[in-house]
Amino acid sequence: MGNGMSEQPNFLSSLPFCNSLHIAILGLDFAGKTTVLYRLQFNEFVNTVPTKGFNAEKVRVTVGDSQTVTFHFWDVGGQEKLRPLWKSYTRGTDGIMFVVDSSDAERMEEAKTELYKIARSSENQGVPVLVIANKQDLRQALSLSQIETMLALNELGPSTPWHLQSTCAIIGDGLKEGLERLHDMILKRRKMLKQQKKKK
Ligand code: G3D
Ligand code: MG
Repeated sequence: MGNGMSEQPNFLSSLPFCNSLHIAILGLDFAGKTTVLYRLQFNEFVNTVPTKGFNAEKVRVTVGDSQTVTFHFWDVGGQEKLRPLWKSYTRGTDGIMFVVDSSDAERMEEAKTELYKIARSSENQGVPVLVIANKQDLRQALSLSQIETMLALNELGPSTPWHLQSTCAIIGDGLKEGLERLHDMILKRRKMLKQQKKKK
C-alpha cells in the first residue's frame, strides 16, 4: 500500500483546525485495523492481508478555508508476537484507536488485557483512546454496552479519556463520528496541558 500523502476532500475536511496529529491504530489481529486505515485513507474498501509489521499513512486534510491538517496513522500488526512493538508506535502519540472485533466474544478478554497494558503504560498517561467496536454489521456482534462491560472501560478513567464507537469499517459506518470524537479529546488534552504549563 502506498505511503504517500493524499488529499481527502470528504468528511475529514469538516474537522476543526488542529495542525498535525499522530494516531496509533492498535488491537488484536483480525479486528479490522488495516480496513479502518484504508477506509480513512482512500474512503473505499481495500482488501487486506495480515499486517506483518506496520502500515503508515499520512492523510492531508484541508479544513475551514485552506488550513491544512496532517493525520499520521500508524497501523501496527496485532499478532501476539508483534504486540511488544506497540510501545514504540505509541511513544509521543496524540491518540490511540483501539479496534475490537465485536463478533469475537471469545477474545474480548485478551483485547481488554492488551488495551489496559497500552493505556496504563507510563508513556501513555492521559492519551485519549477511541475504542472502535468494529464489525457491527455481523449478526453475532455484541452490543456496545456488552463491549463496554467486557472491556471494563469505566475502569480506564478518569486518567484516560475514552470513547466507544460502533463501526462497520467495510462500508465506513461510524468512522467519521469516531474520528471527530478522538479529535475533540485530543484538543481538550492539548488545552489542558498548555494551561498546566502556564501555571508552572
Ligand atoms: P487487522 O488489520 O486488524 O488484522 P483486517 O484486520 O483489516 O486485515 O481485517 C480482518 C478481516 O476482517 C478482513 O476479512 C476484513 O475484510 C474484515 N473486516 C474488517 N472490518 C470489517 C467490518 O466492519 N465488518 C466485517 N464483516 N468484516 C470486516 P478477510 O476475509 O479479508 O480476512
Ligand atoms: Mg492489519
